[in-house]
Amino acid sequence: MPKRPTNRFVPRLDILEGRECPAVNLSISGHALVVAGDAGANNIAVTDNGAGNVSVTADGQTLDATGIKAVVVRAKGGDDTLTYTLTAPQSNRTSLKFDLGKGNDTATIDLSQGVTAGRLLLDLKGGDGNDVMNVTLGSVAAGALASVDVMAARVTTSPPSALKVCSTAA
Ligand SMILES: [Ca+2]
Repeated sequence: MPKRPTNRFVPRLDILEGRECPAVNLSISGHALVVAGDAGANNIAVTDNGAGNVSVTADGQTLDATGIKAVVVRAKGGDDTLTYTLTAPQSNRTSLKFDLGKGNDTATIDLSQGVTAGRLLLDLKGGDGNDVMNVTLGSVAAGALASVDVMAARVTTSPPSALKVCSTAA
């Protein structure tokens, strides 16, 4: 009786390295536009016309919204990139809460259009990692309010997080 071949193919599963694409979740909650990142390196760009019209483009998704009074970004882990651009002077109340989470994040916040009425509150947290945060401020009209609160949180890498705040001439 012939010997059965021993060179049999044995299927087997290999565990692959994580290679998921970064993806954000864009949603609207009341008057707030919420951008939730994931553990990957999210690339988030927000434009705001200062009157409640806000557009977000992030990881290939886009959301345009009106009547927005708050923009909330939670980028979570990964080396995230956030740009926020005020394309016209802020003319009503808005609250910007940006938390970049872990990772070596980059934030570029352009408020150079300034605030003509109402108030603009910016709360920017870099989270752990070596973050670079650039905030450009504009003029604030009499009777209007701008509040900028930037925190690098714990610095776990060297060189430490960099923060640059520029103010254009009023
Ligand atoms: Ca992320």
